[in-house]
Amino acid sequence: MFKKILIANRGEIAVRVLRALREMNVPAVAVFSEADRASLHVRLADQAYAIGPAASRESYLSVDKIISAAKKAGCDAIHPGYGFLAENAAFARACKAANITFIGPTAEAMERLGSKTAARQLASQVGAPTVTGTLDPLASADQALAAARKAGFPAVLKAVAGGGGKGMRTVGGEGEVAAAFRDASSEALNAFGDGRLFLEKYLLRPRHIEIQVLGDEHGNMVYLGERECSVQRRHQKVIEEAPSPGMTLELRRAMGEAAVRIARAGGYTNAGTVEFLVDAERKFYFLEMNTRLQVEHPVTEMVTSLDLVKLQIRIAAGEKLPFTQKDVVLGGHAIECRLYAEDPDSGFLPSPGKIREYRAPGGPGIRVDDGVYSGFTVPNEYDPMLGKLIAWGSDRAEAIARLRRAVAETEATGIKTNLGLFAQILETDDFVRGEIYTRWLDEWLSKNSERRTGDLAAKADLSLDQKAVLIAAALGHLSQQTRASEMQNQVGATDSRWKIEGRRELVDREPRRPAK
Ligand code: MV4
Repeated sequence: MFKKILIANRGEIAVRVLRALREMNVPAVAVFSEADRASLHVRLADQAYAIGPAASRESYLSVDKIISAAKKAGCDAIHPGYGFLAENAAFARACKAANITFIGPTAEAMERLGSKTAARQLASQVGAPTVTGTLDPLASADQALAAARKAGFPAVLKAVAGGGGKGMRTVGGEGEVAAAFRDASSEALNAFGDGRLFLEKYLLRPRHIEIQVLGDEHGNMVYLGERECSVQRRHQKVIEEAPSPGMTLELRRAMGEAAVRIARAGGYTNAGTVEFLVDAERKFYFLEMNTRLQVEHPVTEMVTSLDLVKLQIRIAAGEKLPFTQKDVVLGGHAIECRLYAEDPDSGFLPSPGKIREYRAPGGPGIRVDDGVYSGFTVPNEYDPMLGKLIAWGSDRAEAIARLRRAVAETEATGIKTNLGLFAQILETDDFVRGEIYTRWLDEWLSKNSERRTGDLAAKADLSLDQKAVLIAAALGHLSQQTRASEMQNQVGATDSRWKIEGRRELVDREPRRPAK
């Protein structure tokens, strides 16, 4: 087993990994940017190293600073969490070159399965169903038109290097292809530095269902059931659950075995997720693979009673999987809400700033993976996720009842959050019946937001200058809000001297607990 592990991340996932290390009695080293000096993961770690200013590229994305902190602390492994460098092959290679174990797949497997087209080719080779379309990048708009005619409309153009919907354009007919190709390609170039596109037939109202796979370094690999991730807002998952309400035993087995075939063919080891789209006829199609631990891993942990982070660490230390596929049993139902500091009344803009009062829920079946506390200032440099509320029940109805209660119990004042959105979704018939698909929330929000904000400009036939006045007023309000939250940030950022001194004793201090 490793003698000391550095967590190259922040927020709730850093706290999550720390908890696994505490239970395994492995000393844990945190890294933090100046904006995170007072963060929970810094408080809970045995040692903590400042690695730079708030900007991610000068802190959590800095390969050199993280590797040198690991060496300085005497760490022999690094857990990357998710986001930041978790799927960065260069970082995995830098760890190896520094003789530090990267807790995750090899750089080669990460590259092979992280590229959309390479993964699609691999899936196709192992007989996993992929959506009709092109397996190779498109050379021109003309080639895209020919491919769309062959696949059939509606079709969708996607970025080879993409993900999360960036550089994605649906095309309803031939006349839209050229413009969509141009726009998608330039968006992909800006977002990923690679403008290449491929095309697929567009599935209407599919579910987004993903399979958790876990492979050791001795050729053993299992799937740990599925997660339903269709409740998304603009390609950002909002609510995830396990098992999927649309699943059958044979579909689960078919998807799980396909996921394992794809991961194994790519030489994958450690925890990974294979994403699929499932249509109304319960046919499934490979979408992409995520070569990291996912935000939503807790719902899988709750229904399998496994600790995926501990298993990741054990696998990276060379241990064999302590179970086989027949030992994997799913029990009950788990649903997760991602709690964000964002303002639903201003288009879900981030709402960073000082949390005056934070009170997490509890009681039967409730798990809270969070990274904040009362008085903590949510920085505006990072993803505004505060944490996740997860409810487990013996069935989906009990999980929903418990999650409703947990959402109602949760308190976070001083910032805006999306708690109200969960309260509404969890009461919605479609959701309660499990009849959801990838665009469901986007459509529901546009219907409800019109109802909620009245959406005057759209409804009333205002004259042009009346609309101009409305827009000016809205912009004025928005900039005033931005100024206010910046002010809040300024105020929140100046901790009292004793707190700064208090932080200082945390930095580079000797391990809190006697070494073994
Ligand atoms: C699709 C699709 C339907 N048909 N591909 C979204 C981003 C990336 N994860 C792939 N995604 C999708 N690819 C085909 N051929 C539906 C999605 C999709 C989605 C699309 C629009 C709005 C929200 C979505 C949420 C999840 C998946």
